Amino acid sequence: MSECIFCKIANQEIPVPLLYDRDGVVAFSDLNPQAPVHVLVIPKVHHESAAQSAAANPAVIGALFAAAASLALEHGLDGYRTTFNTGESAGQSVFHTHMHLLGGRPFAWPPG
Ligand code: DGP
Repeated sequence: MSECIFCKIANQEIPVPLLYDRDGVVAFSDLNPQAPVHVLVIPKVHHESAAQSAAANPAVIGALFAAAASLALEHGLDGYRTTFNTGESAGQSVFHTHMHLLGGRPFAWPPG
């Protein structure tokens, strides 16, 4: 997807520092952090949403969770939240599958 901003980050056409780059997954800091640690974990392959990734290749979703666990350890997080916003009504604004990894503060439940 030539116009997808996250594809451009994944292939380093836009040189954002990568916190993780393994098994077809990259991670980088969110531009608009909602917690002391707010990392976006994305597949290099372009799917529009987590639902589309799950339908196309469920292993993609597993790889994102594995990356998040590794990043949480690296950041010394004893607890963390992982979120996929799927669809505009759930707050998805970038239509390339991405997991939010949030940590470093307490989180309320239910989420807003
Ligand atoms: P969502 O609303 O779930 O689609 O999350 C999209 C997130 O992506 C949002 O928290 C802001 C972040 N974001 C959007 N554009 C960029 C960008 O160019 N660079 C980085 N690092 N983050 C971005």
